[in-house]
Amino acid sequence: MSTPILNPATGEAITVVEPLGPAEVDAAIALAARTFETWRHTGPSQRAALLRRFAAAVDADLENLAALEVANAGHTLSDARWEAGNVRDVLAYYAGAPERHTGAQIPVDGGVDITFHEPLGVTGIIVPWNFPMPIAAWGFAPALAAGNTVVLKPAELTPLTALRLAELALEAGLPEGVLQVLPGKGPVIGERFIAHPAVRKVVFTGSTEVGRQIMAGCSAQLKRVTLELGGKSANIIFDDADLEAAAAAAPGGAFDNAGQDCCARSRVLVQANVYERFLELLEPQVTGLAAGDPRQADTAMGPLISAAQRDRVAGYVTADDVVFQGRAPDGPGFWFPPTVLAPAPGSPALREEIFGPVLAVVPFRDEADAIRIANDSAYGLSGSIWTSDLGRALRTARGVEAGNLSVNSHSSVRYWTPFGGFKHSGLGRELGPDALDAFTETKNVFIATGR
Ligand code: TXE
Repeated sequence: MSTPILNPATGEAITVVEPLGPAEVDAAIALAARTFETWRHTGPSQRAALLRRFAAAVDADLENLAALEVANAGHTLSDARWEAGNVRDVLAYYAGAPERHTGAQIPVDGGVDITFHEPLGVTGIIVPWNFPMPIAAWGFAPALAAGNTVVLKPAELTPLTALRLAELALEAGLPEGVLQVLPGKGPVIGERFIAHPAVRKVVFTGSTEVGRQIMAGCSAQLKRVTLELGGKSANIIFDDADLEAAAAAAPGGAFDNAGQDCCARSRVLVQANVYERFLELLEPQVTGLAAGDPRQADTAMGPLISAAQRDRVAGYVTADDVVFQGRAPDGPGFWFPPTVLAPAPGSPALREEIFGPVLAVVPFRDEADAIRIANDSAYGLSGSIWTSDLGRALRTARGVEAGNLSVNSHSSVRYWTPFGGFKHSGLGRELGPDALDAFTETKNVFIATGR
């Protein structure tokens, strides 16, 4: 049955997409497996050239891709342009890999020893709805560069940009079967990715609950897996920080993409002696945030992805906890206002990933207390530290159990650097050179030289 695709800013259907069934998924995997035999042997200069052409095709289509994402995911136009640009940049970065991902020659007794980075085969990539374009590219760009072929399942709610990217790949000259986008239900397609023997690796970004199921399924098959799951990241603000800068940045760190960001700094920990001052500085930043039509250039925050997500977010907000709240349109569409809470210790709003424009403020005493509170979470994806003392910044960064920390900034993702989580936030790393290792096996060959 075809699935209507909604515009979350209006609640209206913009198109319908046919979900694929298990037989169609198996046929796509079989094509990917056949194509792998030629793609893996395509010379490095040609594979690099094709990826560069794919990057150029994305660049030429950037405005169209951005407009599609504004309509399908409710992202602001400036965010959607950044996201399409990120796909281009990630492709251009990994286009360098086929010609530069070198192995090693290792000194050994009795011969010559060399290592090769061999591609895995067909890679299944499962993408969520919060960043449909970048998360797809963080999977397919290094996978293709390393010589794998890809079958990619976009989220049910947001398949449009991934389908367009697959068209652009073909237009750029990538052979059919190298990158296939398969819209459909998570459990149906996920089951085939796990069970089909030709799929050698599953990359999943999504909820911790589904990530656990994927890992269990893949472990039964001894299948490689990379997981990028939820977060409950802490933004730690010390009393020696530039408080104006920290207060100006905190809403972006928590409310970008309406808080539907696994790296959202949804807990703001503030040293007790500057807590009141920080809240005074934060209030106008939150109440003045422009939430509304994502197509307008001055809009800072768009809608949530669905009515279900809005209701889920609302379930975490009780009137007693609200310190202050901004505004959002009443509807139609799936809106929720930017909200700052001061929840009681142990509240679900402090422990669970809300995935909406809601941040919780928590006072702390000193450095050790800040690290303890930051680590009092099952998650460990990201976080920020605001201070003017470099030693304190580094001690705190080393103490926080998270994969991606930034000092005096809320940057999490840079395509040059490894990205991924500690604890229940995931397994493995995406982006940077690490991603190439995640899409290859190391092969060691020893050649006896007779001495
Ligand atoms: O996630 P799901 P949902 C978190 C966030 C959010 C919550 C629920 O807290 O509120 O998860 O969101 C596919 N086998 N994150 O329910 O179900 C699904 O089709 C294989 C954090 O939307 O995990 C989609 O493509 N795949 C997160 C993807 O998994 C399955 C991003 C994510 O959906 C599947 C999204 C199955 N059995 C949600 N069931 C992040 N890390 O950024 C579903 N899927």
